[in-house]
Amino acid sequence: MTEQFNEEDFDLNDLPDDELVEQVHDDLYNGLREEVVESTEILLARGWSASKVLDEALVGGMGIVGVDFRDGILFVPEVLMAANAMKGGMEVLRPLLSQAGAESVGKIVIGTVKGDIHDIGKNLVCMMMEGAGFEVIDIGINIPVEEYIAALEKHKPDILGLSALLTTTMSYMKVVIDTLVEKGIRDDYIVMVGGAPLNEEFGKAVGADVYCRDAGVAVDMAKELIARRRAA
Ligand code: B1M
Repeated sequence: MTEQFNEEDFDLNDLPDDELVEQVHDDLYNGLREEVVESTEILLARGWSASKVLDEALVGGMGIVGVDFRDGILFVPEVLMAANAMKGGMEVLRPLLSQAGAESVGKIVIGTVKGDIHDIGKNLVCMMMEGAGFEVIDIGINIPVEEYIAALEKHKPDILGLSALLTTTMSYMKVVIDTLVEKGIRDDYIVMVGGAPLNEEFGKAVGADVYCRDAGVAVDMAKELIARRRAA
């Protein structure tokens, strides 16, 4: 009799820890939310700390997704599914992490500038940043300078993120950054800008710390700039 592989025979509980972590990476890559949730619960039940599950299983997996997204191997729909799966795992961990007082990698306040309602790219940046362990405060779309300032005062983030998709709205980034300068608080924050019509030269011209061409670069740059700032 030939042995047939039946999907129902596959039980995540049967995998040893290292293989289960690899399975989480694969399931994240494939956007399988239910499986990611189940594996997260299994690792916790085996005595793993929430931080260890987050770092090794979830953040590790999203790191692979981020690299392939940056390199053009994965595209927006797949990344949105991976992010959704990641969010499933994070929902299991979130109460435990806040209990344990686990430190986030850093905090970002992010929004799409006034006059602009495009938010798909910004939302992807939020998801990838969250997946990399950042605390993300998404203040939405069509954000005037006063709302950015209020959010900075309220949340005291490490990073201010500005997104714009229109050539007519991207110049509003300069209004926001100039206002920070006028208020004497520009150097309190790392300012990151992104959006399809921008480039590095534009980022420099408006006085941002960095222009990010995509969500993967945003995560890498955020980590690098925070590390540099903390070392200084
Ligand atoms: Co609009 N739209 N749109 N649109 N729209 C563009 C941007 C456009 C290029 C289309 C075109 O004409 N070819 C064009 C702009 C032309 C220009 O400015 N020169 C355009 C226009 C003209 C308009 C309207 C004016 C159309 C009209 O009403 N006549 C209008 C404007 C509304 C407004 O904002 N006031 C409008 C409306 C819309 C929809 C509402 C229909 C919809 C938005 C839905 C939504 O976002 N919820 C829409 C869409 C979907 C697009 C296109 C087709 C796709 C944008 C997108 O989501 N891309 C777009 C054409 C295009 O870009 N090919 C277009 C996918 C997304 C993942 O990429 O946003 O670039 P992106 O984000 C990337 C990076 O840029 C970066 O990381 C992301 C992920 O890798 N990034 C950051 C983005 N923000 C970042 C912030 C960071 C770091 C990285 O750190 C802080």
